[in-house]
Amino acid sequence: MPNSTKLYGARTGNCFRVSIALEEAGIAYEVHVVDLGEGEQRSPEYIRLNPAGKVPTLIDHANPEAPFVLSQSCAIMLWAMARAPGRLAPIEEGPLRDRVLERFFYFVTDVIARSHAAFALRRAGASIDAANTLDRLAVEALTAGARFVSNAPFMAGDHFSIADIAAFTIASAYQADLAWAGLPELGRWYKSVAERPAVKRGLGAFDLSNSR
Ligand SMILES: N[C@@H](CCC(=O)N[C@@H](CS)C(=O)NCC(=O)O)C(=O)O
Repeated sequence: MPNSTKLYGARTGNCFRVSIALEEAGIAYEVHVVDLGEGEQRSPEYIRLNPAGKVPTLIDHANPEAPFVLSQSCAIMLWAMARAPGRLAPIEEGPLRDRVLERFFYFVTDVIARSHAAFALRRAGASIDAANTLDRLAVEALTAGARFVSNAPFMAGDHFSIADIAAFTIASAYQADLAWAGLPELGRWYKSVAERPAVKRGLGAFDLSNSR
């Protein structure tokens, strides 16, 4: 039976957050690699799917008569979280789940958003100083996030969650900028996440051999 979930994406942080979330959630999906270098995200077929011309995009064909299209990496992560109770956040509403969302949005807004803004400034040919400042602020916030794993194995406590996925993909992007020698707990956390089989599979999701 064909997969009812299709994921359009490429080897970017936004897409890896989604592929790792789907893998950790145990949701089967079919990958379609979008060739960003060739501008495939701006092709008429893709724009029909996602008018913003960005990756990732997920299509849920669970109801074949009304396929549900979802863009925005964080929305897709929350979609996966809702379909895999307990795997990406605690099942029950309450403080433990609230903590997951607090840490998830910390990495999304205080680290990832700054990093994206720096990228956008560079692409627009704007001030390099401004872009460098945003990157520095992002790395500072990421470094400050090390306190979350000083007394716990994962970013939001005892269990792996979407907060770890958000933190891991951006820590990976800033690997060369982090002062790892002074961040042993962050290093231990990073290694443990990188070794998770689902994380490894998610990172390989957009390799051409896995694509349709
Ligand atoms: N807020 C969106 C951002 C999506 C986004 O910016 N995707 C980038 C790749 S990481 C993209 O598609 N870039 C291609 C382009 O701008 O032409 C999300 O989180 O999904």
